[in-house]
Amino acid sequence: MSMWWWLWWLGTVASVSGGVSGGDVTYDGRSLIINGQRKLLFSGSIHYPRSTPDMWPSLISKAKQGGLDVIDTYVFWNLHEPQPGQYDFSGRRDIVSFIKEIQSQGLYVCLRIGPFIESEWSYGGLPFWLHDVPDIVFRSDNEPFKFYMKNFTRKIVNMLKSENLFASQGGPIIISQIENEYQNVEKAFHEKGPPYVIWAAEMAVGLQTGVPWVMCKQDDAPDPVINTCNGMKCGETFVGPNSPNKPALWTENWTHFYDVYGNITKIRSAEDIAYNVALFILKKNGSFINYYMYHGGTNFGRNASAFIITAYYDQAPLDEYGLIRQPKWGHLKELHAAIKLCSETLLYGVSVNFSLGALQEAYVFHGDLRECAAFLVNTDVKKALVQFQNSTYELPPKSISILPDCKTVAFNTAKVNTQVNTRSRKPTMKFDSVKTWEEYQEVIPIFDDTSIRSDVLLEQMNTTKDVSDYLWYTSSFQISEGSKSVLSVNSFGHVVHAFVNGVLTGSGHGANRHPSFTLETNISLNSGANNISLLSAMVGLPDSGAYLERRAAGLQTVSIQENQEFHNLTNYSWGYQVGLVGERLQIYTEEGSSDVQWSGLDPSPQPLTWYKINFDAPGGTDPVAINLGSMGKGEAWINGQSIGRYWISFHTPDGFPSQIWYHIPRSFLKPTNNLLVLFEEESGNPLGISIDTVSITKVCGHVSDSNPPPVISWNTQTLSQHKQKKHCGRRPKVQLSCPPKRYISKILFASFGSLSGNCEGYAVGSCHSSNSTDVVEKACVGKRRCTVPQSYKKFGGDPCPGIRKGLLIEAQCG
Ligand SMILES: *[C@@H]1O[C@H](CO)[C@@H](O)[C@H](O)[C@H]1NC(C)=O
Ligand SMILES: *[C@@H]1O[C@H](CO)[C@@H](O)[C@H](O)[C@H]1NC(C)=O
Ligand SMILES: *[C@@H]1O[C@H](CO)[C@@H](O)[C@H](O)[C@H]1NC(C)=O
Ligand SMILES: *[C@@H]1O[C@H](CO)[C@@H](O)[C@H](O)[C@H]1NC(C)=O
Ligand SMILES: *[C@@H]1O[C@H](CO)[C@@H](O)[C@H](O)[C@H]1NC(C)=O
Ligand SMILES: *[C@@H]1O[C@H](CO)[C@@H](O)[C@H](O)[C@H]1NC(C)=O
Ligand SMILES: *[C@@H]1O[C@H](CO)[C@@H](O)[C@H](O)[C@H]1NC(C)=O
Ligand SMILES: *[C@@H]1O[C@H](CO)[C@@H](O)[C@H](O)[C@H]1NC(C)=O
Ligand SMILES: *[C@@H]1O[C@H](CO)[C@@H](O)[C@H](O)[C@H]1NC(C)=O
Ligand SMILES: *[C@@H]1O[C@H](CO)[C@@H](O)[C@H](O)[C@H]1NC(C)=O
Ligand SMILES: *[C@@H]1O[C@H](CO)[C@@H](O)[C@H](O)[C@H]1NC(C)=O
Ligand SMILES: CC(=O)N[C@H]1CO[C@H](CO)[C@@H](O)[C@@H]1O
Repeated sequence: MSMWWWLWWLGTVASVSGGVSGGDVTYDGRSLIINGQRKLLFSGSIHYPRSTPDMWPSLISKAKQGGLDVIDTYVFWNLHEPQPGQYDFSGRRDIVSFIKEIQSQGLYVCLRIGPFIESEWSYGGLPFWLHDVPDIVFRSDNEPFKFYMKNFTRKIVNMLKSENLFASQGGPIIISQIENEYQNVEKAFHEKGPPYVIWAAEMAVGLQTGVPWVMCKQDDAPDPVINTCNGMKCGETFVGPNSPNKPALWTENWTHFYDVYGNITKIRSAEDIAYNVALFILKKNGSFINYYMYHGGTNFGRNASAFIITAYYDQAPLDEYGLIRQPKWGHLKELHAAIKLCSETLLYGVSVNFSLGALQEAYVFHGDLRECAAFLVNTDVKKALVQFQNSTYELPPKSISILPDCKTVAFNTAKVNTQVNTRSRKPTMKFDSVKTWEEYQEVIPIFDDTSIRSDVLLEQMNTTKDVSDYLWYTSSFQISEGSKSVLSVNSFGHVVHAFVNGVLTGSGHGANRHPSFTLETNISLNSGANNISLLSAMVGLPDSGAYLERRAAGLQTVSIQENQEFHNLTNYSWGYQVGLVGERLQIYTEEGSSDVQWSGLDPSPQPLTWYKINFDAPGGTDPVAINLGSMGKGEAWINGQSIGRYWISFHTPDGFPSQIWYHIPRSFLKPTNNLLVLFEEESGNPLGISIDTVSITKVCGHVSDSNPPPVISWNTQTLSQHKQKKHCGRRPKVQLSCPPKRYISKILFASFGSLSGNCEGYAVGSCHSSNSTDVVEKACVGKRRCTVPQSYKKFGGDPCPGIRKGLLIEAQCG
């Protein structure tokens, strides 16, 4: 069967199962019910402000091709209501266009309004102005909070209603969420917690959207609100719906875990995700699974919360740039297709489960028309051979086989048939010429320059109101005789750079979950007055926890140990400057950049420097990234738009920066003369910066005798028809496919024989068909896609009869 047929077929399944929008949405103990039909739904989170509107159509289409029925998004309150009662739905904030695009592609929407969302987003999505509402206590039975929460929730619901976007109106939104993982903090609010849950549920239901509401991680969600599960292993951990009339829904099955500066990325394998999804469907009667995230995207500007890196869930099935990440995307697509083959039987049939061994189990579903679907589960860490209905099945460790006809294995969660992609970044422009750069030295303020004064150290967020990451604390310190001393700064977080008489004497920082830290630095003091200027920086507002409005950042105590004398400066007279001069003048914009005098590049980089350069966009349509590996810490702007914070100098335990490449969306670029401005806090070297393009350059496929036949070669609707087809003798085959407009230019490796390893690392074995490369080159070179069966005929004979063989091909996409 050709790849084309396969894609056509999948398209048909997707449109049959998810295509129709609108209708009545209700639920019972088994699933959501749309237009009277129970639904088994696969959903994926894509957050509209974490990409650009020109990326939305392709992200949604790749999600649909991946077998999703639903796109899930949060609503980002602080983007939409920057000041009380002032709303913004432009550009990346255009939620209505985003939802309409999903609708036009025939998918449903799960709308998680929150409006507290956490989401590794600045202040968990709450607008900072809420902080200054008198007597407010966020997320509790508190009148001021409830007033603003209700006002915003109603605003969003009314806006979407006026666009007819709820399913009850013929739109795509089938469920909405109120609050978010509240159970995590509920106890901290004592008697102010439970009434808030009830109020939130009643408030939401009172908005009459005509579709069900959910509360995630809220076991006691009041009727009719459905409690749902978040986590990596809901198949094991979910306690279940709190009523027999509610379905089991999984609103966040983490595709990996968000990244923070200084931590090593924890990659979650395609096999582990697939196993847990299948387990949830079986053990918990799950009928809705949302991947968090399906596309993570980019935390532009200062929108990331504390210590969260700028790339968001790059390891998701669609990577930061929207490129398909294989094998994750393809393996889950095959899982969805296999489960969809049995969804009617799962949703309407009766199930039995029985043991197949100590750690093996069968779940068998029977429909009215004698349909039968089976799932064979091996929870052991070793592989197992099981007998099921008179046949023997081999189950790899920790895996589930799906038999849509109770006979043929359509899919096993641990056997990845999908190709592996290699993503690479190609430098297209190096900024290594001194002459092309200009710089502007940020001014280090002293006490006399400041207008905000206080005799105590001010809390940072309350002082900056989040208009900037930066707050200067300045003071003057008098001594009679110059000396060597030690300056100590205790900070609630996140970063401090200490300047004494205009010279950087030391820097310190905290980390995610440990934001506070102490900086001790040796300083030289002059006789007379010394200028102490401490730049405190935040790396995003906090995003979670109870009493968020009371959280503190910035300096806590400052002292100087001078010879034998201890000086506590904490209650000295301090002068404050909010933000940087360059920020105030917006020198990262075309207009603003002319407000300061730029100069040629200083060969020895100084801290607190702005850098500026102009460049032309790289040709083509591949995504663009900037390599900031030579820099330290700061923020970068393209044509006045911030592409996010960068922090190269904060290494992970294995000695690497958490993120080197930063995404520049194509839509931020003009064909020529783009303005790049960076603010560098440390002494990074801009001459090492390059503009790179990102693409899939290599694909690799691997099959072997022990693999099952490739997933599903059947027509879905007619299971009976497929029962007649016999699958005996089918040979596994390697299917390779380059991204659109790219062709297989070269075979990097091909072996039919007893090779060892897999796509991650391989070697030719003692048995190897000398025809391997020739055969594969003929079949693949010059094509976008090719299929090579692991068949003796194809390779002109069996190089070693009786020995277990495999076929592995790695090809370059040119
Ligand atoms: C409440 O919401 C409405 C829009 O629905 C808005 O016009 C109004 O300003 C809001 N009130 C306050 C006090 O924020
Ligand atoms: C980052 O690493 C630290 C130390 O290993 C750990 O305590 C923390 O949970 C990690 N944070 C995240 C978000 O992974
Ligand atoms: C059947 O499945 C349920 C739910 O997963 C489980 O609790 C029970 O032990 C299983 N029964 C057998 C016989 O395996
Ligand atoms: C799943 O549904 C079956 C009925 O088909 C029921 O017997 C079983 O208890 C349910 N399992 C759970 C975990 O709710
Ligand atoms: C957050 O992102 C929006 C657009 O998505 C941007 O306009 C805004 O400036 C960012 N906010 C901050 C604080 O950087
Ligand atoms: C298994 O074999 C037995 C004995 O030959 C037969 O009675 C039974 O129907 C078979 N079961 C299936 C599911 O084929
Ligand atoms: C914030 O600052 C105001 C005065 O500017 C002060 O009254 C208030 O107590 C401060 N709040 C916090 C939480 O520090
Ligand atoms: C403190 O700053 C002022 C203003 O820039 C400067 O005149 C003075 O020399 C500085 N003091 C020291 C000790 O550097
Ligand atoms: C300060 O100087 C002393 C001696 O000169 C040295 O032992 C110490 O390590 C220095 N401390 C720091 C934080 O650099
Ligand atoms: C300095 O003074 C502050 C404010 O009074 C106090 O909290 C802190 O403990 C003092 N620091 C030391 C080291 O004594
Ligand atoms: C290669 O193919 C030719 C025929 O096309 C066949 O004669 C030869 O045996 C093959 N070599 C191997 C090692 O299979
Ligand atoms: C919040 C949450 O549900 N966390 C869970 C995520 O999954 C991991 C792995 O199963 C659990 O350990 C966490 O408790």
